[in-house]
Amino acid sequence: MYGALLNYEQNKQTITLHYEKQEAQIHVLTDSIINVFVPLFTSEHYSKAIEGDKELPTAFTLDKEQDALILATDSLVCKIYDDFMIDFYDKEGTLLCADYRGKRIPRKRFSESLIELAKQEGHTIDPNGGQDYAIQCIKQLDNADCIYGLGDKTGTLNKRCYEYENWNSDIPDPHEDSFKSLYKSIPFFITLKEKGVYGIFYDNTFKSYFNFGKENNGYYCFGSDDGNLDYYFIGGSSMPEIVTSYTYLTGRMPLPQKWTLGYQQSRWGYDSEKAFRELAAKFKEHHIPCDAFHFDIDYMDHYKVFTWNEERFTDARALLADLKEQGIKAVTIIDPGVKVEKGFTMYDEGVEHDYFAKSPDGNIYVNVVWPGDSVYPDFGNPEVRKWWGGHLQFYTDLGVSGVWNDMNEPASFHGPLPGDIVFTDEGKTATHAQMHNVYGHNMAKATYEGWKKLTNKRPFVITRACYSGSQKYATAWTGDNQSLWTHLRMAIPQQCNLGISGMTFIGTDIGGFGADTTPELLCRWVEAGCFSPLFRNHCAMGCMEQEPWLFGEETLAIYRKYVELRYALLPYFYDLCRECETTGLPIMRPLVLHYENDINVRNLNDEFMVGKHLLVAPVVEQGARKRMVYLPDGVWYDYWTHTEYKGGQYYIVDAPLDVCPIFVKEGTILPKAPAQMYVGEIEDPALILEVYPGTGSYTHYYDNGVDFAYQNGEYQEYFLETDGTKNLKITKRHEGYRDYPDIVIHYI
Ligand code: MIG
Repeated sequence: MYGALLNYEQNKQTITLHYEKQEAQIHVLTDSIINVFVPLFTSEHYSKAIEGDKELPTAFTLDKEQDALILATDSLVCKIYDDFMIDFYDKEGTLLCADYRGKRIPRKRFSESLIELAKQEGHTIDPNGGQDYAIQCIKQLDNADCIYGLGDKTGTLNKRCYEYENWNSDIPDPHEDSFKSLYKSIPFFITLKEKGVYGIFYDNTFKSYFNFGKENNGYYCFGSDDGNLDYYFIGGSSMPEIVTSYTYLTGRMPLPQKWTLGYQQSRWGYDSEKAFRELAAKFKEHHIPCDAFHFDIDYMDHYKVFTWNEERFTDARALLADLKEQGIKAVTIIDPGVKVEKGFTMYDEGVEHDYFAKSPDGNIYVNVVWPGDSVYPDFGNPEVRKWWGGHLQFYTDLGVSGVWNDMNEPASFHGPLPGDIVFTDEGKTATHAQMHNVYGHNMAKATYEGWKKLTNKRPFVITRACYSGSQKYATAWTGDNQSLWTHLRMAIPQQCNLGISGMTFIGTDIGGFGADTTPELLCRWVEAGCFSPLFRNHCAMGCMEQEPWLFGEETLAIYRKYVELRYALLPYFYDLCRECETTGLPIMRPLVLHYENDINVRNLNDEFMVGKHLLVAPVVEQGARKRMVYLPDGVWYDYWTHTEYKGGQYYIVDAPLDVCPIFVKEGTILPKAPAQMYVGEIEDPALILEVYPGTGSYTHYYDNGVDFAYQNGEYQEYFLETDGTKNLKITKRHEGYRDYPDIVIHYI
């Protein structure tokens, strides 16, 4: 396709390569990030994920050797050959990633004679897979290579030997390992080698494919139906460095409001003022902390967005104010689909200003979602984002505190939107095929920006559909799971992979959305789910109600215990948010992120870390009252009993129904909060520091938890050090907010 490299020219940090049949570019962004670009769709480089210029002045050398052009930064060496074959090495000269030189050779599914037979009988069977994609890149795989990331996918933590697709999909069936795509498309993955690690961000919004050595153990490939070949090779000395570089490119979760880390209750079917008032009373009665109620589509008038049903909610403003009195904030669902109805403001305005997606014939495109016949705001158009964002005032005026964007894949009930539906990509005309995977991203951006402008607080936006970079605008949940043990199990690798793919603020529907939960499943789900950054119980209309008090005293007590644990750990979660904003490292982490050289954690699907200090090994098997736990290197302490464990081995630990095994790393200084029924119940709470044996240090961050004042320095930062002698040293590193009224230290 490319032919021989004829010549090249260098313009600052961009090298344009003239091949016989095609032009290509290599762009040095930083020491460890190199972009590979072939202008097959647009001549200019463009991205929905990367905002702003990420190029840093970087010194590199460029030398022509016999058969290769050799580009070397301080940390990467990139050898470029004929046919645009590229190999990447680290600075020690170890090969990290080589282009695969052959054709795709899929593992066989059918023998030649069977294929022949099928042909004779008039069937066409796809004999062995392995068809080339229109846009494609194939890289060699070594036997030990493991692959992580790719955002929101079903299945195992390590994606080696599996294949996936990126096409944001709302599929109502129970999510299974065989699903190739879910609601989000995040084309980023990390390859961990026996020695060395690298990441690839394949920035293409069209329907994309990833085959990670499933069709052939010797290579993996990624590609798309259209677009440019445009990927970023990310080098680094460890997995965290790769994540930091990837989030340097695509952005990081901004610090959220603190209450958004509290417990949240939802159900599709809370359909009246009465339902919400009763719900609040129940939380009080059962003494379960709670920070937010979610208002699903039932609050609207005929599912029309930006409306509120006045029959079932006689006074929404008063309801929301009363709830807020009790510490409970309201989060409302807002779907993209706008009901076709003359006289409905959103519809009329959108038609008037040409804000909806159109068929190629120029008519507004109509499909069906909850309101019936509906049209799709064209969020790729900045004017549409502004319009939509401005209308959010309807909600802020009523006292709503957060927005939950659903159905933004975009979903449709009357068949999928055709690929040629006309959308906008900023100033340019674009197709649905190009914009589908960024529809939710653009909607979240509209919501975030609009909300920020209206409130001047850190917006709380939840989205179901995402693309790379959506973490800058939104929190996400994993969509419609079901009350199944397999889904509780899957939630761990799913969230860990989302986390290392930049989406830190994520959660699953606790208890399961579809199907009916059981007391035991709900207990085990809250035990694991209280460590998800987004901590929400949500359940579908028509499924058995799953508020925690409906399953008897034992379940209620266990549920309360873990919601309380979450509230105790809020300062730790908040610190992790701060860390994420500065480094991109997620809150929930696979063990492999910190122990990448430990072969025992490379395929560990049922444990995770929360930050660097906590290791959580939830029970995800029905009936299990003990479980096997692998503890990596170091000394660990059982959170509940303080029993000491030496790492680097497996243990069988007790896990009665009320116990989620949690381990704390030696030298940990764990910041905790006094019990509260909601964030802010205690106006000026003390800080509790739990100091574990061993030496260690910790940075603790504290601010008002609400607005952007911290960006002007209004925060405190404490540096804490322990040397194991029960003499915790506290140094103030930054002073711009206020001190705690009290710091209570517990030595373990
Ligand atoms: O077609 O708004 O994932 O959380 O409760 C279903 C109703 C639409 C799907 C969301 C779910 C929500 C539900 N929605």
